Amino acid sequence: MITLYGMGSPNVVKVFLALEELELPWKLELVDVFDGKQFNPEFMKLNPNAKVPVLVDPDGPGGKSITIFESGAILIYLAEKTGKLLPKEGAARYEALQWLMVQLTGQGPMSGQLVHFVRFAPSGSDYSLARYKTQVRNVYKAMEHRLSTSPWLTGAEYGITDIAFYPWSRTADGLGFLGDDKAKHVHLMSWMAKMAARPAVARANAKQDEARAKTTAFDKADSDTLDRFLQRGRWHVGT
Ligand SMILES: N[C@@H](CCC(=O)N[C@@H](CS)C(=O)NCC(=O)O)C(=O)O
Repeated sequence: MITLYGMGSPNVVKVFLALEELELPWKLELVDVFDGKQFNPEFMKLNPNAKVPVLVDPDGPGGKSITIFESGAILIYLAEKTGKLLPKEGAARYEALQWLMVQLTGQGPMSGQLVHFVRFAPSGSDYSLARYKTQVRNVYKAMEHRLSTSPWLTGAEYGITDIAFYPWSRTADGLGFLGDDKAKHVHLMSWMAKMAARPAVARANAKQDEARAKTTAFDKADSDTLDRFLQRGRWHVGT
């Protein structure tokens, strides 16, 4: 059975969504990053970059066990393992992959930085806040454009690119980051509704809530653990 190391955070939930859609048997091994568990030596053997998600599949290529980190690599792996959720060849495959890269290099990191400045930065960080808000808005604008010309972000069919974009889009909506843009982003909002209506998405969302209930909420982490997570204070390694 596949083991997924992680918690109820956006990059991990991408993998919940893919595993549920593909109906693969899997279990979650909780790694509570707000409690510093990503720095455990045992976990760092799986991912030296100390981040979730990590997937371990005992039935990997050639029947051998495989360990994979980075949500994008995991989604491509699962698509290739099953032959589903990603066009197999031709221009359609690169179209899906290029938009997947927009999620991995744009929406994900920019949203992460925006949340950091909203939640954790000292006051007076208005420049950084405005910068990341603009970057995040630009991604939603690009998504709106893509969805005005294609039924799914992946392409003609639903796939891993939609899966990758969904958790941060849902979080952004919940945090009010989409703000006034909601009215302007009609295709994006109807894609969100189409996503929410998928049974596998509903199952993944429920598993996300379950995982969240079992891990430390960022606002419950003690200040030293938070400093370690954010590598600041006594955990700052210098420049
Ligand atoms: N690019 C990575 C990002 C992974 C990531 O940032 N994971 C967060 C949780 S969503 C994490 O493990 N944070 C712990 C830390 O940065 O110490 C991916 O897409 O998998």
